Amino acid sequence: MKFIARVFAIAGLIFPLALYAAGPAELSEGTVKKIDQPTHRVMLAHGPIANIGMPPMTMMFKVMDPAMLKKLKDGDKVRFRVEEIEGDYTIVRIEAVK
Ligand SMILES: [Cu+2]
Repeated sequence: MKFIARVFAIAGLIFPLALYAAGPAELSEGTVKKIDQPTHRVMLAHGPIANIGMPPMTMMFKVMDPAMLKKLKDGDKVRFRVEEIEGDYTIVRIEAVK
């Protein structure tokens, strides 16, 4: 009984750490081609996006929060995270790279 409790205690510690390590590291790279404020979309020329298994291409993405677009301009190199939300590839995080 004590052993089982210990196994759960250790798993409870390691699992969140593993999630944390996988999360922030998985950003993809791209370049802003066009910003469409009214539809809350941005066109990116992007490299491979490992977490959704997408090869490099140029395409439009929806952003989760329209305010994200205000910090970007055409030509910016960016790092971003895409998730599939209700069937749409949605940018949940994006930042310009200096
Ligand atoms: Cu794509």
